[in-house]
Amino acid sequence: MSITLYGASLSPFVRKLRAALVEKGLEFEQVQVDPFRPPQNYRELSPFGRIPALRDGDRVLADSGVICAYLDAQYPQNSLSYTDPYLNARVQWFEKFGDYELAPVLTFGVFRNRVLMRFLGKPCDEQHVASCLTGKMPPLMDYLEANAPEQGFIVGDRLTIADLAIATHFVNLGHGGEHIDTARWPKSAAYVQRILARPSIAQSVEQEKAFITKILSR
Ligand SMILES: N[C@@H](CCC(=O)N[C@@H](CS)C(=O)NCC(=O)O)C(=O)O
Repeated sequence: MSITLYGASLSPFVRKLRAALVEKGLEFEQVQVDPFRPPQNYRELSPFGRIPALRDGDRVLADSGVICAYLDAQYPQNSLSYTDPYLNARVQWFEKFGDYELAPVLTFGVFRNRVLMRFLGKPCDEQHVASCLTGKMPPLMDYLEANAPEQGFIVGDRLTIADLAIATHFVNLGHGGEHIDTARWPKSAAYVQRILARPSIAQSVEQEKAFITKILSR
């Protein structure tokens, strides 16, 4: 079956899914979809218009978590999950930590204001960015610091979808001009850097930076 990923490369959820496809060694093509100007009939793929969506032959799915779970079950090579129930529940926990705790702060708070608003010619709400950076982000980082491994991965002894789901939001934080305070959260900073250095993420981040520079210099 042929796999198509729909979504814009700057989306952390699209980046997570793309990295998962690469890590699993699956062939795919990507169709760029701007969720704010979606192509006609996009809701047939993603009922609420969000990115990413995925087509695998005649099967269509939306939501990065759902799609990654499907891919791991359908294509077991280079698994990004575990069969052990507890280990896998931990993977799901940390995946949700990325998708539902880090996302609202690092991506929808900092990146959206600092980058997307500028793309749209709208003002950046620096007050909201400051409240994210000084109010909402520190407790999340304290939690990550308490759980980040000195070496390796957040759950077990190999890469899982949890690592990708967490690290991807730090790419958006970086696009928004902010970074982890390495003095305050050293383990988290080193852990995120290790995951982001994987070719499955690093290669596309360089293209993303060039794209942002091009759009903002217009
Ligand atoms: N939980 C979803 C979140 C997807 C999501 O929020 N995507 C954003 C882009 S980063 C989007 O499509 N926003 C447009 C909208 O909500 O209408 C997932 O993991 O795929």
